[in-house]
Amino acid sequence: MAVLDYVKEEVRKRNPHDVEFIQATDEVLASLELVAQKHPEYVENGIFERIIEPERQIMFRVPWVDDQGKVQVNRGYRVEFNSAIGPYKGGLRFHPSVNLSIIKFLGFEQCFKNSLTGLPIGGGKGGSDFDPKGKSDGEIMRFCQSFMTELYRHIGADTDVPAGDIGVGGREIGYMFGQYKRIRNEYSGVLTGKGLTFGGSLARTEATGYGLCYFTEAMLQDKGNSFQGKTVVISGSGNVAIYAAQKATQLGSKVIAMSDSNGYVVDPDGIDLALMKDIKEVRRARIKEYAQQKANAVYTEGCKNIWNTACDIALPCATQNELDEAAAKTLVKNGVIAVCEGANMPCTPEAITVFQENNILYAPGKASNAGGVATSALEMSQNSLRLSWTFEEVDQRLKGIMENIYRTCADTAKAYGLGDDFMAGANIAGFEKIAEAMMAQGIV
Ligand code: NDP
Ligand code: 2IT
Repeated sequence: MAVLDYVKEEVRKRNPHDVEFIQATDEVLASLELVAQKHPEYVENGIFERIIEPERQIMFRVPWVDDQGKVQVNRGYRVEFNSAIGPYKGGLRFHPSVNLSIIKFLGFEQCFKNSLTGLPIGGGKGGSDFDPKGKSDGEIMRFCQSFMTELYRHIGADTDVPAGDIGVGGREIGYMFGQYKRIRNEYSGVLTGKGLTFGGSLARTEATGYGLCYFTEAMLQDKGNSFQGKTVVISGSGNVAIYAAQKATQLGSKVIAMSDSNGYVVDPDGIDLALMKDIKEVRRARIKEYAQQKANAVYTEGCKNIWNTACDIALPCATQNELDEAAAKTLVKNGVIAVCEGANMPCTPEAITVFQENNILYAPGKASNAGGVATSALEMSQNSLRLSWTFEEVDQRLKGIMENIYRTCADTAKAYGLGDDFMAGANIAGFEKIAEAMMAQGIV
């Protein structure tokens, strides 16, 4: 029997229906088995039982009035997972699929990710089952104001600092910041991903996608390879996907396919990013339009089949469990060399096994997508200093942080005799810093 089986049982007993949360904790606990054997003091001090239980979970009603004058009610969440190494930090997701299991899995992953950045940030996540699609600006504003009218009492620049995630970008952060400032009468760095005129950081918009490519490039170069001349498939066409496509292109590769939740486009000429940004960022329209405007591009309904597109590098940047075992087998059959996660937990456990069995370079999101939250932490630093750094300065720091995370994952995997298992390397290295801090702070 594995040392940590009792912790897995505990997770199931306390969260019987939370499939995503069970999936995320199972993966991490499997990687930590060797750590538990090496450090019996962690078991004796209940580190594992404590690390899988959020410090605080908040759920609240979010009432708002739509453009027809009808009252709407959504549910809001903030899960403050672990504050051993810094204030809770993590995004807010607005999507109809949001439930407590999804917020808990994201909050759990965030703890390890934030630890890997080397910056002083704990882990948390929040959001709502509100669907921003098709809503007017006025509806978005009223929803964000109502959401913050409850959330404000739980957060603060030194307590808990939310940011964006799916369905939450600069527009939503702006409305929430305005409401927080109004209620608290306080101008602080309580949110990150703010606009550049009110405390935002240059390069935060680009950070997750750029960071993903910096990590991927470091990994490829370590293996004597690079983005240069490769074909790349990127799922999603939101914040992470668009800036991953931009950096992958700058690094000499050709991005040939992108998707949204309805379907995907393949453009053998390489995705035209100006057109993609106009459709997705400016007009908030569907990706289908891309193919209507580009003669050589083909649109296919249904987003899952994007992985049938042959490529050298696959960057899943949409959502959890979007790349399953069958998709992984197809990618391998088509000669993929690297799969790096821009989204959180996009590959199913079975897909990850396929990659590892076939010696595909696989990078877990908690390492490869950490550039967004790392740059959020740089935004917090700038807010505290009441200074703003240049784009180049933030971008250089981001690149250094991502290269460092790659090195940490690779070195940790080696130290534990796990070869190129960057997933285990990320889980173990992320855990070790949190565990040491928890040991030093006593049973809290
Ligand atoms: P956006 O809302 O900007 O974009 C999300 C993209 O994914 C859209 O193209 C969306 O399509 C697609 N998508 C969302 N849900 C689904 C679904 N259920 N099935 C298929 N496609 C879907 O979000 P982000 O780009 O910010 O986030 C993408 C991923 O990256 C998430 O997993 C997020 O947690 C993760 N992430 C984000 C960071 C950030 O800084 N923003 C940092 C680290 C990770 P459609 O438009 O049709 O909904
Ligand atoms: O998943 C993530 O790391 C994010 N959505 C970014 C969180 C943040 O606080 O910038």
